[in-house]
Amino acid sequence: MFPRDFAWGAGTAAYQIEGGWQAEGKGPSIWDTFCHEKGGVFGEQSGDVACNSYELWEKDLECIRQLGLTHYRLSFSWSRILPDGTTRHVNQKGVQYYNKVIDDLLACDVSPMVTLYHFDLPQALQDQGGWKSPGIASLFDSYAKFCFQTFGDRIKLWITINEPYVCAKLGHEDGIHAPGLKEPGIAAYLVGHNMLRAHAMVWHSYDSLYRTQQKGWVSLAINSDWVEPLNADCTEDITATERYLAFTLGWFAWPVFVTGDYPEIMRSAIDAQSKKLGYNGSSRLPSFSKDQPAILGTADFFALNYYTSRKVKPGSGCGAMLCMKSDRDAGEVLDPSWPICGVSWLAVVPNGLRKLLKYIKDTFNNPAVYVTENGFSQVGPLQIEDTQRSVFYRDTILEVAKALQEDGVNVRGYFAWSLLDNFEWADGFSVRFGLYHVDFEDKKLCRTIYKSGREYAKMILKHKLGQ
Ligand code: PNW
Repeated sequence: MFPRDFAWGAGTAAYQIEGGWQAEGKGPSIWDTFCHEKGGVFGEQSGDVACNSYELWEKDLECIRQLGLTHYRLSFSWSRILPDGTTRHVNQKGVQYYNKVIDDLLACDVSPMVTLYHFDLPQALQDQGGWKSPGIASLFDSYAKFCFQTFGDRIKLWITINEPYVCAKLGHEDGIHAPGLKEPGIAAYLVGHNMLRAHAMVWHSYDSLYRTQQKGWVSLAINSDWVEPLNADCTEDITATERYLAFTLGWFAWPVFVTGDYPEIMRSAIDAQSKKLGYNGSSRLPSFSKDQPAILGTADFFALNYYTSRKVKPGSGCGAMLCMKSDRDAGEVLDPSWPICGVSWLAVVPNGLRKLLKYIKDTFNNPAVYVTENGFSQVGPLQIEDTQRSVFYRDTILEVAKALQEDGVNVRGYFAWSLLDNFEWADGFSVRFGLYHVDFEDKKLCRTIYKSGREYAKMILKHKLGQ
């Protein structure tokens, strides 16, 4: 059902699993700060220790081998490599750690996919304005070039930034992720803009300096739900769905894959809302300057994080205040026929992935696609025999097969989120996404395979045997 070279993976992110927040020269990141300031995270928990993968990497490797993965997606902690975020000082212990991880993976015939930025900005750079500051782009570029130089001989798949949408909105509009800023209607657009500039700069650096030798691919991971109008015959619902898509998937995919600029629907909605509320600065959505490296064409593949689907109707805004919600004017509804798994936002809709993949093929000129995240969460009483999640993976992978075979989508790989139960951001350890259970109550942080892990391993094996 799948091509022989299809990538079967699982993913993690540095802050969610590594722990060792101060170990051997690591500098603090905005998530260290955010967790240590009380009030932001479930149960005042933090990733100080998490799965302690910094010390227990070999245990993770055993899990990866037991699953039979062909690929493993991990992220680098920027401030573990460059404690103050700049190349003025390199933490060799951090470099050694990632070298060992990469070399161990390759020795087991597993290809690493590396994310350079998965939510954990060095605190030192936040202190200088973080992603709101235009200067962040060249700092990110220096960090990325250091990584290409140091690790790039062994990495074929790079992700620059994971989910710019989530960083921008949850971190700077809603304030529920680090750095915890609540500057609605303004900061998220600026942050998204600088993330796109930073991403593009890094892609151009790779393209001009490293690609010929290293022969890898670079992209950014874009999260998107599948969305449909609540009522397919209702014009208001249809236009609301178009606005919703423009403000989520389109915000980052349109500039990179289609025009080099934001979707027109997004800019006109923001400017109309500014006018309505008497905001008379320049557009809250920045413009790309002609002197900057081009944004269009800066992805060698489409990296998609898909979790769920939504029905959409016109939204409820936030009154006379500026906010993204009012700009977007599109509200989400959950279809009551969709089961909810764990967290409230996650309705189980495997078929939405197939539809989204087809949409990506048609809208973004048939790119190679990796599903870089997809998963199912557990909350409450622990179930090692997690039958529901096993069924979810089976159904979802079937939908990916249909997208490949029946819709002709150029899907190259699938990464389950996540290898391990881990620190689920604002939800702390209360939400479990792992293929392996981690016993956070016990010092040894023992990893135990879930039924869904065993089933995923079987699917991978079957595929490898060509059945
Ligand atoms: C992704 N939301 O983030 C991340 O890339 C992962 O690190 C994370 O563990 C995974 O999804 C599961 O949540 C998200 O609140 C974080 O809508 C929050 C949301 C969505 C995605």
